[in-house]
Amino acid sequence: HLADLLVRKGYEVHGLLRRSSTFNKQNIDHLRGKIQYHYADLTDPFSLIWALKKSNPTEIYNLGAQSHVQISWEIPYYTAQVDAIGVLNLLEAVRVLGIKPKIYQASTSELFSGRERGAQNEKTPKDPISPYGTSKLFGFQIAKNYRDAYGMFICNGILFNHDSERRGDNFVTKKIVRDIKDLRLGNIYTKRDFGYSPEYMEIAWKMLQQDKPDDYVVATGETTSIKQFAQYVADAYGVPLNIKIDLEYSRPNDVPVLKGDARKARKKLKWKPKVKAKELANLMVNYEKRKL
Ligand code: F7E
Repeated sequence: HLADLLVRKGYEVHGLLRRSSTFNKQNIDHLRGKIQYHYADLTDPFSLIWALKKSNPTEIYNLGAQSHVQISWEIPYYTAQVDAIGVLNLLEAVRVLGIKPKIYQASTSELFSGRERGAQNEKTPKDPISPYGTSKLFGFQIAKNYRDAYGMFICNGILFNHDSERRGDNFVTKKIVRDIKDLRLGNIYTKRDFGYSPEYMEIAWKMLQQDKPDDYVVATGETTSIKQFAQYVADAYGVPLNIKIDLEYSRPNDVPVLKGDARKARKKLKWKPKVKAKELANLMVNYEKRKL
């Protein structure tokens, strides 16, 4: 979605590709010829230096991560290497080259424990409860360190859950949409603040168009349980909801409630979320139906 937006705005877009034995570019296939790719990896500082040297970017968006919270319990070391040290590698690569791009660091609502009273905003104490959240906290703070100490233009976007038709298969929204007839889920009573990825990428871009760098919470302010989201999906298909609980999908620890307070982004970036959970479910179901 970010690449779509940048191409639409006339940017020259460069992207990093991780080597894997099968291609996983289905979400960007339609942009063939419009993105220049560089093989690189956040855990390989040399590759970052080369990619930066070849592209000489004016803006960098670091959305690269091991982004699955449950899986971060199974590969915590790798998660930390990518989501924590990877950010450091990128910032140092920028410094080594002496270039001055504006930088967006993808931060997350998983910085919060979800046990706070009321909605979470930029001032809410950060107390992550998973290897993913803890690694992302390092990324958040090191970005802030470099901004404060070196005067680099870096923004942390503290984005709450944002999903879309292109969501990966093992995240809960997509899983529900795909498996509605044979649904096996873990904890269906956690609550998330679900927004729409294309809208959230617009905000990420806006952050870098400001005069000064800052950190922003991006969220809808509406919280929805997983069970309720599944109900929206079942309604959109017109089928009864039947969920089997499978402990394989429950986590050692899970953030219970996320509800973002995005007043700062609303005011300073002049933004208002349009798509919330129910509409998101409808969009995802319609897409799945079209595909079938
Ligand atoms: O889980 C529960 C699960 O994996 C949402 C990432 O983009 O947003 C995302 O993290 C909830 C959790 O997303 C299943 O336990 C129940 O409470 O879709 P999810 P997430 O963990 O909230 C944040 C902002 C990020 O930064 C992350 O990168 O749903 N749940 N049953 C399940 N979750 C999954 N995946 N699969 C289940 O079967």
